[in-house]
Amino acid sequence: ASADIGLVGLAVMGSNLALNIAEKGYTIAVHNRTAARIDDFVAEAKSQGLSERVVPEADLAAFVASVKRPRSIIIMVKAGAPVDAMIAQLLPHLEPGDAILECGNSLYADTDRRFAALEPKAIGYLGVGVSGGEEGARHGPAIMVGGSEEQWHNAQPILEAIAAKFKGEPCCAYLGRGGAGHFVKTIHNGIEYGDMQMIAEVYGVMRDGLGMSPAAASEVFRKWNEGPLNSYLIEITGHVLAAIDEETGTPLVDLILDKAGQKGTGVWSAIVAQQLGVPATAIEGAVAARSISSRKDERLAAEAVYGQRGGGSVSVSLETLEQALLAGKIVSYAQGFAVMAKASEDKGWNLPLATIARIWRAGCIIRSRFLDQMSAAYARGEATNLLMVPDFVSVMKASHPALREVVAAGARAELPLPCLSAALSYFDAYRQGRGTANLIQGQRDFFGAHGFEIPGRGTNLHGTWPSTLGK
Ligand code: NBP
Repeated sequence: ASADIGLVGLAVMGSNLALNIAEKGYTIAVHNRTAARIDDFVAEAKSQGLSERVVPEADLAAFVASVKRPRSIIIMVKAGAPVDAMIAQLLPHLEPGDAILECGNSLYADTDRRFAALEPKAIGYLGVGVSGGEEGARHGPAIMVGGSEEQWHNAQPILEAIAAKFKGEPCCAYLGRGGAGHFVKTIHNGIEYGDMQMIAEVYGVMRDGLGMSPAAASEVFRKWNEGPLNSYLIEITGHVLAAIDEETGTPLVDLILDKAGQKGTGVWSAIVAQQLGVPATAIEGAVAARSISSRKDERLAAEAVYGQRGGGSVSVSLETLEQALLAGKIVSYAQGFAVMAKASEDKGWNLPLATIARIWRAGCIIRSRFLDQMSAAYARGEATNLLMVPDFVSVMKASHPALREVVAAGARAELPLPCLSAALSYFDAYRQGRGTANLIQGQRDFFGAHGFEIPGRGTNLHGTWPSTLGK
């Protein structure tokens, strides 16, 4: 055996991850179900001067045997049934102490199940969330590891070497047992949906409410990227808005059909938040916005019925828009981290929130300056909900009036702001000491005798409800 690590699944992500590993000086054994992909990979590795550190094996048994013990074998195949199929094929060749590192976008419950199945066999199972797309996989992704802690230590030097670095620190960490790594990756993607949708809503205000051209909007995003909103998504938004279609000479963004795709992780985040009883309205709003975007024909039909937007222009300043986006983002991250805190408690994962914010500072899609501040705030152990962390309390106090102004202006101008308005409503509900659920409890007792509490008098009390009103 000569390879430091093995990798199965040489499609886009697997190939790039394998090249990254070889480039960092490790010898990697590679295998793929369809052998032609192995040849293509070897040719690519050769063109990049990395083929000396690649051990190609078309035979699965020979592939496993070529990896030094205790083995770390990465699986990078399509999520779902192919992962189970691959595990079943690998198992007969593995020995106690070896580990499978599954690095695709798996549902964390599947990872929990696979981890539980392999643990009694003394085969380690690591569910690893990898963020950063193709480019990240090749040059440094953010890596969220969950599963067998002992085997994590075997793979740790390699994973840390290939991960993105933020001021020299690797964006890679062990986060907890079972599906913890894939859970955190799922919430990462949910937060990403929220960030993208809020940016799109602000773009809508610029385009439809302020009458700005893509070029002018691009310039604003470029400036914002130098301030508190500094992040990868703000940066690429500036680039997307600046692109010109070669064929027509018009802004490319104006030609792209307004239907957004989705692959599932946003939906998983929203579902798990609901299951845990933690409000994640910004993520839910973003997922719903993608769904409504996909119903283009229905929207056109509804526009014909109700007429085009009649609200006219909006009069908010660009500074107000910037502050509104910052406030919305704080709420969205507060919600995402609250979901992780609750899951951690329920599953006994002990998720390190400061570390999660730390490893998201580079490599991943939501990387930002903001996450650096967040990880510092969580490291000081101040609170679990970001809205109660002193540094963010002051930012929120200063910026929520702007969010309010933008949402109100959007409503008057008939501009949809599903994510920003959900964030504002959550904030207003979160900081309201006396809500309106007393009425809900009255209604529930009226029709279902569900009982209510009167502080100082008791719980599970019932009302004598009048069945008719007045005269
Ligand atoms: P794909 O998700 O397109 O999967 C293709 C790979 O799966 C090929 O190697 C294919 O082998 C293999 N495979 C399939 Br399909 N069924 C198999 C089976 N039954 N047994 C063995 N191998 C099987 O590849 P990808 O786009 O590189 O993504 C890999 C994972 O990474 C996915 O979970 C994805 O969600 C995740 N991810 C992707 C990105 C991205 O930007 N693309 C970013 C982050 C995470 P074959 O060559 O024989 O068909």
